[in-house]
Amino acid sequence: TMARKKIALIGSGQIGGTLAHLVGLKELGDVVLFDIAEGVPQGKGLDIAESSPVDGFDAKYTGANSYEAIAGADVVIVTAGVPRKPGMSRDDLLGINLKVMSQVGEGLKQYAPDAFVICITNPLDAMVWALQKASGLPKNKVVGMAGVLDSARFRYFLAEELGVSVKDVHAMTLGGHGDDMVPLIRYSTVGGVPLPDLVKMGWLTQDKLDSIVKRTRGGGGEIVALLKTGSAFYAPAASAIAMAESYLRDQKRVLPCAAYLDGQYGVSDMYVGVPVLIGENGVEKIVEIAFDETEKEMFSKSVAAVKGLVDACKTINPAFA
Ligand code: A3D
Repeated sequence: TMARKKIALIGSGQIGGTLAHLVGLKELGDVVLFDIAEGVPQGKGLDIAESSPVDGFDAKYTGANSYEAIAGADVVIVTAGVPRKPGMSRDDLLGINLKVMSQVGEGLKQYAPDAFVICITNPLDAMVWALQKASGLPKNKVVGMAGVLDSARFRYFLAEELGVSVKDVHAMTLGGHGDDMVPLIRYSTVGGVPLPDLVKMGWLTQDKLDSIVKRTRGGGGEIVALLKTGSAFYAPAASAIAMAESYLRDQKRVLPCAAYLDGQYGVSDMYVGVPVLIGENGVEKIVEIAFDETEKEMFSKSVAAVKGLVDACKTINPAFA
């Protein structure tokens, strides 16, 4: 149809506001900002709409405090909940944000059952799992954003270190979105050359590479420590927009996302970061790469951490068991 797409943002905080702005700048569709805070989604929507004549984009902005407003959304991006403060781990957010996912899930079930849903709320892998359960939406239409961001951080640090364009650096970070995330050296490249080869060629030392991997793992915490009042929002928003755009424009991009696994990678009934293909049907393919022994070990450790969080969800709220 010729109608504009409708993008609903559940949570209109730091990431939600940035998402709303990017949707306009990229002309992906009309935006509904939802939040429990009264006035905030309306105010951010109006402010961004007032920038549209300057930047020259056409998009309608609506702010809302009730779920009816998201009816018929094509894409829903969920950031509702609380972010970390310095000293907190993502896992400390589980109790509060699990309740939020139950509410959001109900709203999705009732008003946006056909949407492609991208969850950003932390702890990511457990929250996207809870959101899928609470909403009952198809598993290929509910995904979590983490891998695109973690890989973008890895790419940025590599590009900066080597003095090359970020465009020519590709990287893959899989597993759960926690301190045990798995940056895959063998599958990360600069101008098509895998990182282990760059080390052999002497362009990058193993020590430097190790410290970049470490910085990538702690990338979220580095921003939290600097901001003090919340967590990263520009790069997380950009990452979710790349996923939404692949769905809306049927780009068939292959991106690392938290996807529902049903036996792939030896994992069942859990969301974990793996490479997936996103197109008009949502997650159209899960790419199963062959790990070597070290990678397998790192991935299992990360999956075990996610499993601990999923089990905690089931204990806190038996409705999820
Ligand atoms: P923030 O600016 O606090 O925005 C969250 C918004 O959610 C606020 O406006 C709240 O009013 C709203 N909210 C709270 N409860 C509800 C509810 N029940 N229904 C609807 N809205 C509600 O946070 P933020 O935008 O910086 O971060 C949002 C989430 O993303 C947090 O959980 C972060 O930890 C998470 N996050 C994840 C990543 C990943 O890579 C996965 C990166 C950065 C942040």
